[in-house]
Amino acid sequence: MAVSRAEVFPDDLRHDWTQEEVSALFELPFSDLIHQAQTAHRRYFDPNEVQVSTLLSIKTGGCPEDCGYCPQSARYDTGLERERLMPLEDVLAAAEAAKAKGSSRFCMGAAWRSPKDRDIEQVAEMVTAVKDLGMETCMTLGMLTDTQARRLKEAGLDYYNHNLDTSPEFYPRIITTRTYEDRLDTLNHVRGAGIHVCCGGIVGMGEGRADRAGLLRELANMPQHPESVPINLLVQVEGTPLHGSDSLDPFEFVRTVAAARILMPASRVRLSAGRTDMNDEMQALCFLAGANSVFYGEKLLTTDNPESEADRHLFERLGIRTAGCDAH
Ligand code: SAM
Ligand code: DTB
Ligand code: SF4
Repeated sequence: MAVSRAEVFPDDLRHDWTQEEVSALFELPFSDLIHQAQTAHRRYFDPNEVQVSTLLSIKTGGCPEDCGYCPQSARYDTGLERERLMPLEDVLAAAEAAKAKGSSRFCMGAAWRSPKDRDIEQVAEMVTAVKDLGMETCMTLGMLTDTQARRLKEAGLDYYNHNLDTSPEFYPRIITTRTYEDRLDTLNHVRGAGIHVCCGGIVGMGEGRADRAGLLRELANMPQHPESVPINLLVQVEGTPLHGSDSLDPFEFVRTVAAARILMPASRVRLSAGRTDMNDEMQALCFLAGANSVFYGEKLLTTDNPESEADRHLFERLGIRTAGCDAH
């Protein structure tokens, strides 16, 4: 029976999930799904510990790609001001501030289709400098060649974020300027260079449940699960094509988190963008469903994230401790 095969056993990470099996998880009664997710979570993690990363946009706006959700695409008028690549000192100051607030990982994002080799040299310096502060480093810069990935690894990069965003079927409705295959190629380069993979997607873009299941199936069937799996709730930005998308039932978001936890039990599942649209109760359900990582700090890349004070208060109310630097 499809559902019983979804049981997760320690050291038995599966990479052969069928669409039917993943869909069956989504169809479970809510309490059964959450119970299964909690059970999987507790086999691999301390359930009361959450890892926190802070984001910084090191190059903002003016991106040539047409990702329908993104305020940074040059194709949409979102009122965002373009900014050139940030100087090293400014990046370092932001990283120091994030560290002082208790963040263990610093994630630097650039609105590029793909970096040029001379960009790589500049961002490599940033990686080394942030790493020297004793923080874990993460970057998201668009598509990477094998050589570029190796250069970033050499500079000390711990994680690279590159999302699949949605199912292969729904993908062409969201982005036309790069393919699903392109994304898988970059992920292979990152993995091949020995950098930890941070890869997830966005829900609430008007996709169906089969697409949410399809995204998770793709992630879970990679030869190695991404160490970090961000589940973003679409941040609807005026001027982007996806602004005005039907909002997603909050329980469906929680189900997506729970299914991710069951399929990739040893990975960090990140409750990512969209938290300003969630109440504390919904976030608590996400943690119960197995989310154990968040972005911490008032800004994501260009949009708002909850106030740090509000997050600290929420963690305190839930008895959640924030994790220091670790492998995941
Ligand atoms: N330009 C690079 C790229 O796309 O590969 C890196 C930065 S890009 C902003 C990183 C990720 O942020 C995207 O892949 C997407 O999953 C997420 N993202 C962007 N805009 C978003 C939005 N409005 N809501 C939720 N997630 C979003
Ligand atoms: C990810 O999956 N979510 C983050 C991070 N990776 C780079 C980005 C969310 C961006 C939300 C829109 C913005 O702030 O521009
Ligand atoms: Fe550009 Fe990345 Fe935004 Fe797509 S998601 S438009 S590639 S910045």
